[in-house]
Amino acid sequence: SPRIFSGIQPSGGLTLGNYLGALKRFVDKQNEGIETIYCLVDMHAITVWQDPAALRHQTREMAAGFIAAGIDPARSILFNQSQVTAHAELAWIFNCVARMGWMGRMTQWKDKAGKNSENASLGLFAYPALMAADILAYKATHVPVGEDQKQHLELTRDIAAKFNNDFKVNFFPITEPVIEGAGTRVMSLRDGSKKMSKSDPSDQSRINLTDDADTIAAKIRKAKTDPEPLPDTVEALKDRPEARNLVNIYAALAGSSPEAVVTEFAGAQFGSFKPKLADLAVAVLSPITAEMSRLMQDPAEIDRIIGQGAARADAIARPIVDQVYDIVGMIRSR
Ligand code: AQP
Repeated sequence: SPRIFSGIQPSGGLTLGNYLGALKRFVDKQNEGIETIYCLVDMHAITVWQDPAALRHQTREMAAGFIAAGIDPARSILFNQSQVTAHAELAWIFNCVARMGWMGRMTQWKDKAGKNSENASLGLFAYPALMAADILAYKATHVPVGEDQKQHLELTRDIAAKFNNDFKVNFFPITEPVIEGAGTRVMSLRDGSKKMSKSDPSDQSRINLTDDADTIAAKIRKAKTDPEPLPDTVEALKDRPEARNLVNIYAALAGSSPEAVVTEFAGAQFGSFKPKLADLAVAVLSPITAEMSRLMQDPAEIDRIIGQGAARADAIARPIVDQVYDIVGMIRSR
């Protein structure tokens, strides 16, 4: 039966990109009654420097964001990665299965390490092996992610296949990426060629789940656009990345399609479209923001919830990782 796993790094606050590309779809999958495991990947977050107090805060705030958005900790398993040691253990095995060349070709590595790769952490380079471990420690069959994670998921499939082949076993499933809907690639509000990211130095480039209504409206009003009105076809947005992004965001928030949005707003100027988009964004996000801040009043309760999630996650992953040690030839005598 299908088992879904996905994660988000607590390397900052949740953005509209994380919400539309990942979190909203995590909730849909849970509500379809599929087994769902969602992880706050704090070990991935430290592949770039994180202030310890900020990391703790962001992890709790992200857990609150998941619950506020509709993740029910009784139905989904919600936990932070470092509390389940299977992730680190399996990642080591995969570091020995994966090849340096595979890692070196990852665009996220090239983007994040940039020209100064000598000075990037070893963890940043090995990031996709830890991600493969996250997924395969549960033998997850489906992974809902945004478009940007497609390459890493292909690497997870390669690692699973090489492990199965090296050890002549049919142990790990070949995981399917689940990349669907209008919100799979939300772009920066300042630059239609860059994805909206929680670590972008410009706060104006993104909408945060903690932004209040006025801030959201101001960011959308100032979002980069071109002087043309909205066209009546999606094809006509091809060379207008900023305009296309706002249409996609509207469609994803409304649960409709970019085609339906251009049909509704054909010929409208951005001066009239943007306030409608802002109203929609506020209507969708403000109940989540309010619930997040209510949950953050009781951090001990959040810690309790993710601790329970970690115990449930461990119960699934532990026997799988123990079998891996056995397959690899490691003695387990106690
Ligand atoms: N702009 C985006 N549009 C659609 N989906 C997105 N995701 C991230 N940005 C967008 C999806 O959110 C999930 C969690 O991503 P992550 O936190 O593991 O790392 P990331 O993809 O590197 O996201 P950020 O926000 O850009 O974080 P930083 O700045 O720390 O690197 C994934 O499913 C991702 O696809």
